Amino acid sequence: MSRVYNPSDYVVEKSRIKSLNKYKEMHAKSLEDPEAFWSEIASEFYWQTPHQAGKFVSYNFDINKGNIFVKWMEGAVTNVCFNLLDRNVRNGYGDKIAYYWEGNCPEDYSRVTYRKLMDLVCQFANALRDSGVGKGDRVSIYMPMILETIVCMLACARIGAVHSVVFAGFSSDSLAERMSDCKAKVLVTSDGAWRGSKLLELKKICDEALDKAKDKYNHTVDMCIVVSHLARVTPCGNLPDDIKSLYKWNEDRDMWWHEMIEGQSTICPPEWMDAEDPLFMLYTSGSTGKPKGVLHTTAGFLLYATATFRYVFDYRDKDIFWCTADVGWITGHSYVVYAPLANAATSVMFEGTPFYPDNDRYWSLVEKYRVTQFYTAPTAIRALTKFGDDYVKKHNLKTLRVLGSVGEPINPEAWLWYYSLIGNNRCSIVDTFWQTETGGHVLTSLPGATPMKPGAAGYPFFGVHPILLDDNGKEVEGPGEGYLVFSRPWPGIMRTLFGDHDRYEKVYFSKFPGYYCTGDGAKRDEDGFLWVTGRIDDMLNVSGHLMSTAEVEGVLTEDPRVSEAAVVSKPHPVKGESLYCFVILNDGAKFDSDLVDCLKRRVRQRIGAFAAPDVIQYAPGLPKTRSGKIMRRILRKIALGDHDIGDTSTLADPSIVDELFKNRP
Ligand code: 6R9
Repeated sequence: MSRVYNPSDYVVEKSRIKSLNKYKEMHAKSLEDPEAFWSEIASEFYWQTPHQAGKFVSYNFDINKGNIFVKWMEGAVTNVCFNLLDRNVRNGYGDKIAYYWEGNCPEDYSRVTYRKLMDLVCQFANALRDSGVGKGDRVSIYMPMILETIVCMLACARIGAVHSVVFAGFSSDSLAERMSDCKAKVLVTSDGAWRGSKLLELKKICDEALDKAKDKYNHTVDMCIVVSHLARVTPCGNLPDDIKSLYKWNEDRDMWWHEMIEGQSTICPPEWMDAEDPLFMLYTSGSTGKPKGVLHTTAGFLLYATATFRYVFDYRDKDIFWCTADVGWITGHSYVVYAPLANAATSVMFEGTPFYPDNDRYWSLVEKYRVTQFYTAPTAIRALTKFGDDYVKKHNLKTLRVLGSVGEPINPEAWLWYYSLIGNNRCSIVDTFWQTETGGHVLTSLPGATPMKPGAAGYPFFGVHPILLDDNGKEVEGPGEGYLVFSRPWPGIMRTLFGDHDRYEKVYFSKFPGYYCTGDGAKRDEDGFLWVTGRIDDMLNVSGHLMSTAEVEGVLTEDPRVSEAAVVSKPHPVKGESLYCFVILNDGAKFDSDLVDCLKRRVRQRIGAFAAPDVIQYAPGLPKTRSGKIMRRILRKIALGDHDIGDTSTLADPSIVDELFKNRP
């Protein structure tokens, strides 16, 4: 039973919702009458045509009753970009700062107001229109964390084009596959960018990807638009005298961003979009083969991003919000771009890494920009705990009020470090569970309103009704564990997979007819807290005892010598499955039999004898995707000693795999 942390007076004083009862009352109302709840949010926005009476929400989640569909505010007509920029400028926020941009090098920074952002977006939107890009066309974006990335996304939204951002850490093969799958007309990139002291040659990767799209998929992208970024920032490593020698230039295809917007008007009439017209698509990895092009639409995404941002971060007018996620992931889409702007917020956009020029970069930026809400991933938190507390203590972090976590379950050790050291034992932690597919947070704590437990995602957001199902599809009532599913939609849920509605129905709606299946397991404890236990395929069943990898990992990282752990299941002749654990150690710690014994004992003690690991292996690093997710599929192969590991192209560092094979005990 873990300790409950109640929101501090410091947070409650300022929060919108001040008690668990108030939250419960609002949550119940949001389920009873979704229209009443969501139309209040909708009323803040500009609708050229209101939705049709009686058509606020309609859906079918039951594959046996026909095609799966979700529609919110059918018949309404609006434009998201207009609502994010023009509406805010008209409401008096023109001079408010939309973004503080901080470059990879601390000497490079700038800021942009709402009015200026609107002008930049209109100019680029006009340039795109002049180039023949229009409603429904796909625009691929392969960019670093710079303001043009946001300008480009919003310009697409303004003219009704569908942006498809590909994280600029993916290989040229992955980019080629994604551009070809959505038949992108245009690709937008920059000549390059710095990450720490590493130079990313983005245009060069795009050149390769454009060739591969043509050769391998027979898809030609008409135009490649390039931001000249390297020449305007401080070099953080070696750069050739002639930046242009880094890439090829194709006169028929390539265009400079700055040349395209030259002389363009800052007035650009928006394309008026239907509520269910696509806003953007974003690829997420499928458990098998091809990436899935998750599609989000106009009205529902706007409502959901707006509401989650407001309540989950409890954002107020003078606050400074910072989400560290790259715009290449859904977290960046929703909480770097769309949601903050929809709330007329001021955000920080950071190009660099937490470790450059030193390991206190995050904390120095919290201090520099007086950040009030800070939102990052457990993997970053764990990496930063390794360097010791002094890096944190030399900075003034008193402005912080809400700390967010996203991307994977957060282990209690990291949670406590975040809570006590970063949050000074008084900030609320919001452990936000959601997916590319859900568009915004679905399970989370709410600052000031709900209590917290280290490692628990907490409670459903408004309009969300989580259900746990057992293997037979029966609902688990009260405390228990099962598949996390939803029987009804909220506005931000995806509508389809681009170009493959069949796959959408199969992947998400066929396992349990009537339910959207997240693919994650969860448990509900006696106090009603929801704990996400990880992907279903991360569940372990040892001698009939169901447990999650996250649970065991949490125990392993409690040992002060262990900085990170990953646990996978290895088939076992008697127990069915056994636990095979990889551990990364803190600087100075030694891997020896004493440590191994100690860790095994700890797991037995904390979870039970059945959970005692069979193997503990030393790991210099873990095979992670570029977004920081551990690829357990590969760890399972290493546990088996099976070298047939398949595709490793999405790994941030493929060389770690060989090292781990070598280190098998
Ligand atoms: C937003 C995002 C989705 C998967 C999801 C789950 C895991 C995300 C989590 C979490 C436990 C949290 N996940 N947040 N697990 N607690 N707070 O990360 O989207 O990249 O699509 O990943 O990430 O397994 O199913 P996405």
